[in-house]
Amino acid sequence: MEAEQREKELLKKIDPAKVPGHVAIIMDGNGRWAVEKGLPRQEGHRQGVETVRETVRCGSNLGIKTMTMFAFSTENWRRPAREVNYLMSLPEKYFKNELPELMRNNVRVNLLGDSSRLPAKVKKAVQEASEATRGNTGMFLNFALNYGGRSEILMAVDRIVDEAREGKINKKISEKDFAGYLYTSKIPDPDLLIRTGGEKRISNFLLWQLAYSELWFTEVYWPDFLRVHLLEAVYDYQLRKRRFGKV
Ligand code: V0D
Repeated sequence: MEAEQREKELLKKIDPAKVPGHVAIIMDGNGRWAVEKGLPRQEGHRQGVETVRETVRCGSNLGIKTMTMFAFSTENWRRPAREVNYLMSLPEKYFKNELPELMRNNVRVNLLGDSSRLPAKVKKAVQEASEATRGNTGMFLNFALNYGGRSEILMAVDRIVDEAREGKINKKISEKDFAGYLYTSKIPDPDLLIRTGGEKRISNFLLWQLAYSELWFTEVYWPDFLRVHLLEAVYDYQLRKRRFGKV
């Protein structure tokens, strides 16, 4: 079936009152997309940014309250320097093009991850964007940059140990307390995780936060991910929730 036709069908089937509140996405398959087309890997990343744009638009229209995009993991530093450099140019480019539309769509931008090791230009771009969008009241858009789930958990443990040493903690730490030490302290856990590119792994993304999330995998490479795929994922999520509710 044609994507457009299927999109219409899905929009009729999706219950707008029950869209997942928080959708997290592992945007995988950019490099393979390019290589299979005989293009440099960078072309895959460039096209991937277009997909981010479309996906954010669609998610915001659907009424998704929070989207978290895994853009760069702590492991990604091991890629060739040229590729890393190119990736590090993307946040600035993204905001140059997208800030006006993010403002129109009332989107708030935030960074998840260890920003201390990011190049200054990346920090600056993200900081400016999060400041510019701070007053917006629509969708939260989080970019996980230099993010790793285990190191996030260790950072939380470190902070708790420090506070305990200073005598600031006088009771057992609950799950809720612990969540307050993570990058996502003000963000609800993801309801739905989408991973493109065919791998069926979590890859150190939001380890703590994904404990109860629905997982949705697709073979589609991130640059080929269309509105219709996001709608398929949301519809599948709603089917699972409905089944769950009947038991
Ligand atoms: C490449 C596919 C947007 C995944 C999407 C620094 C890999 C395109 C951003 C972005 C990347 C990050 C932060 C921000 C605004 C935009 C981005 C990276 C890679 C790595 F505040 N796309 N994008 N960042 N790719």
